[in-house]
Amino acid sequence: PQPIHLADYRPPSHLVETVALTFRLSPGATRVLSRIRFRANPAGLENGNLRLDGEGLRLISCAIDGVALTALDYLLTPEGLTVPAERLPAQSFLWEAEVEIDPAGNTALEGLYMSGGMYCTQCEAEGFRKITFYPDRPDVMAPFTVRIEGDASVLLSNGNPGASGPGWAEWHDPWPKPAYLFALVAGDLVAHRDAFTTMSGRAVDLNIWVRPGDEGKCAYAMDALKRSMRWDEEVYGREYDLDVFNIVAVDDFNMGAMENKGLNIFNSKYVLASPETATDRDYDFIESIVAHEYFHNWTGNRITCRDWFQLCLKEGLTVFRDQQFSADTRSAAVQRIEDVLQLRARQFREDAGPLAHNVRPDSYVEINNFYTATVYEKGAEVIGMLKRIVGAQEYRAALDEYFRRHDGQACTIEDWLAVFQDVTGRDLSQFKRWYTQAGTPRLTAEWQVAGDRLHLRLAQVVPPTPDQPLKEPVVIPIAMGLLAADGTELLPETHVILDSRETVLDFDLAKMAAQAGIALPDRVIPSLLRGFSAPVILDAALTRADRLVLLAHDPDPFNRWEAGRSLMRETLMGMLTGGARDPALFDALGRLLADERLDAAFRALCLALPSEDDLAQAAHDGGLVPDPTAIHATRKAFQSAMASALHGPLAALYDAKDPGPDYSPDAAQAADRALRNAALALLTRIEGPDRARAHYDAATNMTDEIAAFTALLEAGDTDVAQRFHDRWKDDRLVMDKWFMAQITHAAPDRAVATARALTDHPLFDWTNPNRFRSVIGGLTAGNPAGFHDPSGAGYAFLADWLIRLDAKNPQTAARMSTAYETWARYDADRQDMIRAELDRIAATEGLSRDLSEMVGRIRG
Ligand code: DPP
Ligand code: ZN
Repeated sequence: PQPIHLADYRPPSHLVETVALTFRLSPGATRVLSRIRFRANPAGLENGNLRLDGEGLRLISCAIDGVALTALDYLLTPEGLTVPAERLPAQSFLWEAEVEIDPAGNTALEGLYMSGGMYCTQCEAEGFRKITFYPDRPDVMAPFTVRIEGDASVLLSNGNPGASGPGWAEWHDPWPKPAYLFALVAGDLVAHRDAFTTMSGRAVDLNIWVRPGDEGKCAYAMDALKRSMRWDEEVYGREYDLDVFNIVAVDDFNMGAMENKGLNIFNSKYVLASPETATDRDYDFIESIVAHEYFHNWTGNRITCRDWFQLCLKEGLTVFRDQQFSADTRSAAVQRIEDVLQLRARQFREDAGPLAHNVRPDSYVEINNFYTATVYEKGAEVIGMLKRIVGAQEYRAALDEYFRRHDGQACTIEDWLAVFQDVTGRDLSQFKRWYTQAGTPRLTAEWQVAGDRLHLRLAQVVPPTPDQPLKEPVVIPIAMGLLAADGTELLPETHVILDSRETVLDFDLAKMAAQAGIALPDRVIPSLLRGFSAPVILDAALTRADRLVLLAHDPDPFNRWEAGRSLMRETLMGMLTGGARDPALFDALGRLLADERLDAAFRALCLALPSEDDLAQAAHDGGLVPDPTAIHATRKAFQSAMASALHGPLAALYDAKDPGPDYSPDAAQAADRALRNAALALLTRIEGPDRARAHYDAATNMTDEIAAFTALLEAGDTDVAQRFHDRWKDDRLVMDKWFMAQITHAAPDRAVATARALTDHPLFDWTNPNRFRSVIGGLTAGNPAGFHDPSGAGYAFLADWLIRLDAKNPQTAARMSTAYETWARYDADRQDMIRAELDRIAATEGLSRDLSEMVGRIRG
């Protein structure tokens, strides 16, 4: 298949005025009747042919203005149907078609499919074309009327409910929308119901639809939904616009969730929660994903994307908004650290390898392959920088103008930036490079004290990425402060912008020292990139002593954490090359742990080590070839040393931070559990399994239960897996954790065998994406030393399963292939083995467009 290029965008030849669909549901043979009123697009640059997308549809009949078409009237291909311009009425006409589709046979989980006996849909990005013939592109927007006929008790579609009776229901969505936001659900479902009154007094019915038996697990998602609705009114002035908001939980889902207008469809993992079955982390995800999908109602649905190259227009902005919401709801500092951890783990990794691409890509073969950390997370960082640069007030003014100017439209990044330019009067042409250049910029900082002056030199380099050898400098907002060697703050937080390749800033040290009431220092410690003010890799000339000062005293919590993190990374890298540990780091961590003024969640984050993948990248960046086995062993040794050095404070925290049996997922309790369970994991390393056994037996919630479970697996307990299994074998979501934990916590030389054995387990349903990810992702992401086993068994295991899954579900197979993206870091043997597996996948007959694009890009 040929790539599609942004530069080739053409407006559609026809627009849609109204859509009316009738579904006659039947698992193997659903009939879809469409009545679509088209009109010629005055701005259409196309040839005037009517081009409709359609895949896997059995065409029963079609007509224009009531006159049936014969096969001679149109051209039908596997991708769609074209009616030549000369057969079309000039201005406006009614297209009618009847097609038959096979939801039960749809294993790709795109279009209309079945999950656990219910019908559901996933149309983003290009699933609607598997439902009926349609211009399946986001710049064609129309109001939809839908009639569903089927024997399920609940029949749902977008918008407001219309008439209904036994076996049928009608829905009308007055808001023009692109086809990717269409949704239909039919099943024997029950609702958790609530209501919301909007800021202008409109009453909205809220329903979360689940399978009978799950209705007791919806309260938290409902609470998160109501808080999100209120927050979007208060912070962005955005009000909900329909009489009803429905959420449906589905077990088989390729992604996290989908923002279909008025009918969000969720992976059940991100809806269902009870204290016994969901961890604090699950609750966190539920809150932020419910918020994310709700926020799309304005940033995505009311204003959508002109074409799929503009995906970041809705995703970057909506991730930014859900991050803001979480920061307002929980601890902002902890939220920022967690967001940056994710960004580095997924986006920096992507940006450093063969899959690097712009936040707004220039081309793609399969758009599903571009729902990436770069589009989402880096896209959100770009919005955060924009807000920092223009300021909070101007940001809000620009957003108001964006909603005013573009409501009901399908827009581009140019439209978005033009709003900011018009409202703030700033020239953002250089800032736009964040959207059009791939790669993580490297920022270096060096400084010198010269008498009573401080000279700070800042420089940036954007590294080359595939197809982009030369880069221009980007606009980097840098929040910074200055500390004296005793931790005194010399300069309150300041914002500087680096928009050239290099600059030297000059500070009046004498003045700052006088204001701080200290003698002129001969050493200062810059605290740069506070709050991680830009998604760059900072290389600052800080000594270990400097970092210890920042860890102890930086008023910016992010940089405090960052200082500890970099000290840990340095120590671990030193140990890998034969160096010793530094007791000063453990002393500093001990003081921090005991500091009750600090948020427990923050302290838990300070105890966490850089991941094995981080260390492999750090080794590669330092010109070494990472050895995954050695990295794994070194990390464990470091944890044991840390546990010994901090045994006293850890044991004290373990006793002090027990929130008791009255579970609440709120931030304060979750923080205590996070710190206590981090202490448990470390203590178990040096004490043996008794504490973890007692913790397991006493656990009254899944957060504690899984913490004890994984600590026991690490300690080599051979019985706990069976106990956990026997208790939870009937709960799919908990069993996903069971599968994953055993692989993640297997010794690396046992990991592939463990994963293989689990694929033979009767509960391993590999066609369920969550279960597939638990097991195959448990190895590739959760046990890197096992995946990179020197035998190559991990690489072959992944390839076998990708080939198998690709035939059923290309989207998830393609997504999982990114496990290979770091191949260039490793030794020649591993590189050869990975390449051989990529070649084997590529040579598979009938390989999907999704997976073949990914393999080709990874292979380079
Ligand atoms: N548009 C969806 C989301 O990110 C795709 N999963 O919310
Ligand atoms: Zn989204």
